[in-house]
Amino acid sequence: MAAPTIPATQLIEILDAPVRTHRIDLVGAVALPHDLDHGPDYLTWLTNDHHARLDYMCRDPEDRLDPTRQRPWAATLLVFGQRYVNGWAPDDDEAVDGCGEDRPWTDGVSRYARGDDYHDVLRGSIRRITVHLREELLRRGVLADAGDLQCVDAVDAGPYLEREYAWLAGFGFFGKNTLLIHPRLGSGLFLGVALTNLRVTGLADAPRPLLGPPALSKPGNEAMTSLCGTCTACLEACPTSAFPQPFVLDANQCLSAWTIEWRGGAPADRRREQGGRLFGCDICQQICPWNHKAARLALDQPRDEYAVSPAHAEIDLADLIRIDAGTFKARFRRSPLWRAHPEGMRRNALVVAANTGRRDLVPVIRTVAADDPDPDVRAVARWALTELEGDA
Ligand code: B12
Repeated sequence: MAAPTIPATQLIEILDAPVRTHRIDLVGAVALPHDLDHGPDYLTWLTNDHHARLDYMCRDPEDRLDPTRQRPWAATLLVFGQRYVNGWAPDDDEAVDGCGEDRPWTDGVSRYARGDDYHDVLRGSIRRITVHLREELLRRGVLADAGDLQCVDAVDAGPYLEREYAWLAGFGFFGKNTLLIHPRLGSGLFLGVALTNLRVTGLADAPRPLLGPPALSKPGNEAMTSLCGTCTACLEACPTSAFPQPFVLDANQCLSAWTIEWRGGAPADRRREQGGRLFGCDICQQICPWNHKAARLALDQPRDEYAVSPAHAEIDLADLIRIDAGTFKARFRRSPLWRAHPEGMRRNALVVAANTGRRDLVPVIRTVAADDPDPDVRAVARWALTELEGDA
């Protein structure tokens, strides 16, 4: 069967209503296969071991560079962007310092992870939007049968260089912090994709989103890879010097990788650099002038699901220091914090308690140092005691 085909104008018409309903900010489309300008940079990143222990990043790199290798039927990658924050204010010390004695533990959690899991929220939205697309294509006679439209959606976890495709779809430019930045919306955007066999004709040559505010001040300016100019604020603000050069992040040095992805947590000799940050890090975004600009604009609020989950107020840092697997699951199964595993959460909470001088937690930490089932967590608890009272 010939691939279903529609003009971009019709696709926009079909997607407009459900995209509004699901509060998606940006939608774009990239015809496949597509040469990726920064594909070689990704391969260099792998060669230099900048992916650190993120093994999934070096699995089948050729497939990540060309989605049609795994799915030869793929003709278009639909790309979606959804805000989780309206930028960051210049004086947002919460994002810089994290939590502390006078601040709730949620201040130590990156903005993206304070509410419901974006994998569920955004992916659920994309799935419902593609269901609507299928129904409309059937109704309009573009499809003879519902099965004629193939669609695979992914948020974060799929083998796609999401920022590269978002850039190709006209969502914005690459920041020196490697984040994809929209000049109005900033970088506090989740990205997701849907791979489909739908062919879309009439996609503008100059990349611009099908729906949502255009990123280009001058349509046709294909050179817009970065609007950072001479600014190096993010590179200088990074507390762990994780950027060996502009546009390159070494995950070995990144607080986000240590606190979210690494099962062992921050390297022992660098735990102090974690400060009051419990999960992830927003410093390279908080310092960015484009995010200050987004914070000044009167944008409507991001989806409620991304605000701090009210249930988080029921617990405190002391609870996190000793959280067991059952409680962890009950509390965080539907949150991005799930990624830390219970041991990772206990470990991160211990590091934060030590770094923020929480001497009031010494009795709890002593119990953990003695009784925690995980030897690594016990070791971190002993370190925290040494930090807090010089008493291993
Ligand atoms: C692995 C990963 C991580 C790793 C590594 C990060 C990294 N920079 O690669 C770790 C765990 C550290 C991480 C951290 C974070 N992540 Co992350 N992560 C990913 C993941 C799964 C893959 C990223 C990837 O492909 N890296 C490979 C490297 C080579 O790509 P890159 O750094 O993006 O580099 C691109 C550009 O820099 C550019 N480039 C390279 N060289 C040059 C040179 C010039 C001159 C120019 C102009 C461009 C350029 O080309 C590269 C390829 O497109 C994506 C989801 C996905 N499937 O894509 C999410 C994703 C990138 N992460 C995301 C988020 C939110 C975060 C955090 C903000 C979370 C937090 N608050 O802690 C931090 C941000 C840290 C940072 N500065 O990147 C979002 C980013 C959204 C956005 N607006 O950009 C994504 C897209 C997830 C999502 N679906 O929304 N992440």
